[in-house]
Amino acid sequence: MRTAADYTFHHAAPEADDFYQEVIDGLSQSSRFIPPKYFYDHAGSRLFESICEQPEYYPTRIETVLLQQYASEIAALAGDGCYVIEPGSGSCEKVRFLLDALRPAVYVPLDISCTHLKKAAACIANDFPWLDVHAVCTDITAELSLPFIPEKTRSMMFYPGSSIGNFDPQDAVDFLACLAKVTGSGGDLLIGVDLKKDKGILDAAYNDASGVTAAFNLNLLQRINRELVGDFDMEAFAHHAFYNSARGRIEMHLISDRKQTVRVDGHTFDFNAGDSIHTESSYKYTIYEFQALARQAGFSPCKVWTDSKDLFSLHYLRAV
Ligand code: AVI
Repeated sequence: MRTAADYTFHHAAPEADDFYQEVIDGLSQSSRFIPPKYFYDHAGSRLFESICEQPEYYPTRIETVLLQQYASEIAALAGDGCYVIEPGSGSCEKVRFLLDALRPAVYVPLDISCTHLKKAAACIANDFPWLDVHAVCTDITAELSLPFIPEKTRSMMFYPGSSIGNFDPQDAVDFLACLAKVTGSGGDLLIGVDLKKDKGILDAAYNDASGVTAAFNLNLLQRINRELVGDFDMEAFAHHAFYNSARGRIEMHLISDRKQTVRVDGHTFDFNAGDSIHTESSYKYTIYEFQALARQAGFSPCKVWTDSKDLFSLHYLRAV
C-alpha cells in the first residue's frame, strides 16, 4: 500500500499576469467587473469554506444530503471503475460522499489554487488509500487539457456546488460543451444546480449575519493590494448582494462609499460614492431551464434529484 499523501500533481496554472490584466481591464470599463475566479486565493478559499457553513447558505447542506442519499443510484449510472474528474474541486469534500459507492479507478481534482489543491489532494489520497489521485492545478475556464487520461476511458465529470451559476448562461453552455468534449460521447456529468426560489431566501444566503460573504467579497480588494500593488482602502468599500429577479441571478458588488481615487501599480481609478465593482453573478435556474441549457451543450438529461422544498437540484447528464 502506498504512503499517506501520495498523489500525482500536474501544474497548468495561468500566468500571474492574467490576474493583473483582468483587474486593470475590469476596473477601466464604465461598468466595472472583476471575474469571480479571482476570489479564490488561499484566504478566499478558506472564506468560501466558511460561507458553506453559514446557516443562511443552504446549497452546500442540501447538496450534501442529496449526494449521500443518492450515492448508490449515482454509482449505478456511472458504472464501475470510471475516472471522476472534478473541475474547481476546492477542498474535495463533496466527492467523499460518492467514493465508497462509486469506487472510481482515478480521481482527478482540478483547481486554480495550487496550495489548497495540494493539501486537499493529499487528504483524499490519505483517506482513500485504494484511490489513484491525479491533481491538476489549472484555470478551468481556459481550455481543459488532460493528456494523461487514456482515450476511450469512461469518465464522469463532477461539478457540484452550483458553480455553473457563476457563468453567464451562454458561457455556461460553452463551459459545459468543453466538459462534454473532455468526457467524449457517452461520458457523464453529475452537476449541482441552485434553483429559483423566494427572493428572501436567496438574499439571506448572500448576506449572512456573520459577515463571512462580505469578507469573501472584500478579500478580492485585499488580494489586489497584496499581489498587484494596490491601495484599496478596505473601509471605503462595502459588500452589496441582491437577487435580480429580472435576470434570474444574485449579483455581488463592492460599492464605493465615497469619492476616491484608487491606484493599482501606477494606474489610477476614480470612484464616486455609490459606484460599483461587479464581482459575481450567481444564476438560478428552474429544472426545465437548466436541462434546456445542458442540451445546448450536448448533454442529455438522465436523472434529476431535488430536496423536499425544491431549493436545490442534482442532475445526472450524459454527453450525446
Ligand atoms: C461558488 N459559487 C457557486 C458560490 C455561489 O453561490 O455562487 C460562490 C459564492 N458567492 C457568495 N457566496 C457563495
